[in-house]
Amino acid sequence: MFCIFICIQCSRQFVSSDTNYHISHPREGSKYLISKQDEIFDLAKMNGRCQDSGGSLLDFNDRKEEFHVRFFVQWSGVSDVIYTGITDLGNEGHYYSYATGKPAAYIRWKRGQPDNREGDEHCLSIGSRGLEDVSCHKNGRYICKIPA
Ligand SMILES: [Ca+2]
Repeated sequence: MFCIFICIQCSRQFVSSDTNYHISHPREGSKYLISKQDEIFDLAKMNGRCQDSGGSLLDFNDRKEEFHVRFFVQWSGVSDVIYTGITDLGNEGHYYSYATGKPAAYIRWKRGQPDNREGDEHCLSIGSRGLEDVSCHKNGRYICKIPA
C-alpha cells in the first residue's frame, strides 16, 4: 500500500489539476493549462479565460517548447480537439498568435495538415502527433500558457 501511495505522489508531481484545468509541470518559467470541459470554442472568449489565469492562449516559441507541450497533451490523456491561440483568421496561410498578433514562431504539423477542409479551418489544435488546422467553432478544449 505504501509503495502505491508513493507512486501516485510521483506522477502527480508532473501534472496536477484543479476544478477547471489539467496543469503541467513548470518548464523555463511557464506552465500549461488544458481545460477539462468540452465547449464551443471562441478565440476571444477562451483567450480571456487564459488571461483570467494570468496568461494567454498558447503559441510556441520553439521546437523544444512544442515537444514539451505535446508530451503534456499525451500525458493528460485528452484526445479531443485542444485549441491553441495560433490562427490564420483574416490572413489565409499566414499563421499568427491571437494573443500577440505576431507571426507564429514555430509550427509542427501533424501529417497531412494543414488542409483547410471546406475552406473553414483557421484555428490550430494540438494533439500528440502535432498541430492540425480545424474550424474555429468546434466543440473542444483549449490550452493556456501562463507564467510559472
Ligand atoms: Ca485540417
